[in-house]
Amino acid sequence: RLVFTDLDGSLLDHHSYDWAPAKPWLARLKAQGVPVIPVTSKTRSEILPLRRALGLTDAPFIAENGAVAGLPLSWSHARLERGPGSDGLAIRTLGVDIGFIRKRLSVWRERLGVRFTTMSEMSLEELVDFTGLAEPEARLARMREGSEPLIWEEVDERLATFREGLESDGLRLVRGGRFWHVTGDCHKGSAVSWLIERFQALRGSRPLTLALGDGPNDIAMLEVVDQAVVIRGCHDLEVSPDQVSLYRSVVTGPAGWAEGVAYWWGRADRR
Ligand code: 2M8
Ligand code: MG
Ligand code: MG
Repeated sequence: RLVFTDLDGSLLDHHSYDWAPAKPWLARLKAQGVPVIPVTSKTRSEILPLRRALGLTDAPFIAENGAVAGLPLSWSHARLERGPGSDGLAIRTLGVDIGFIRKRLSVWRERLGVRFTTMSEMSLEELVDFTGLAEPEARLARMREGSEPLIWEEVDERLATFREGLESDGLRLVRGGRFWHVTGDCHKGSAVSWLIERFQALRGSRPLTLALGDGPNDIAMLEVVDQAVVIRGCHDLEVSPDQVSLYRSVVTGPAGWAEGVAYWWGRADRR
């Protein structure tokens, strides 16, 4: 089994970034040797201390909406990945360089005359105010490698033209919790499929997969796994009807996360 999880609004509370209600299930999954794999908008720099605090250092992670993968030794492929580095992780880039994304964003801003503020244009104080992150964490959030978050300051109708422009550059625009995120041609779904294939190639068997998320950027990942959980939150998620194994949590955040894991895990126990 593999568990893929969004962080903000799912495993972590949207406002306090706390995960106390999820702790008993995290411990149980760890005891059973089930990898819990963070799949998030957060940067590699944000995830490294977090995965230590969450006790997820044996598992890989996906950062920046599918743009960056971190692989522990047991998941990495000697011929494909550089590293591992001092933290025992091999890093694989699945998207495009942040410099290219920023360049094209300024081109489209000018050409289309649209208003938005990117995270790199916000002061540290503005970022702290807008996200509720503490200052040290906000600094880590700014260390982007393959995705740029932005606040859209136009009517939604103008988003379609903006998206078309970005797509002509091979870029994608996806909605997170508070921000819109611009990445290369990757998303949480493509990164999760890539990891599932990797697992299969290394272990020779197809894992049973579960994913949990609360935002529009999670839909792609919820659609490529065997079992999915939509965590109740700020967005009404429309998941493809092809995903027949979908559970919607009643409660929000990490309590909804625990509810969702219990729903699918309880079923496995009863089998
Ligand atoms: C951003 O991501 C969230 C999660 O979906 C959002 O779009 O609201 C990212 O910039 C991430 O790096 C940061 O930690 C988070 C803080 O709320 O915001
Ligand atoms: Mg989220
Ligand atoms: Mg997220």
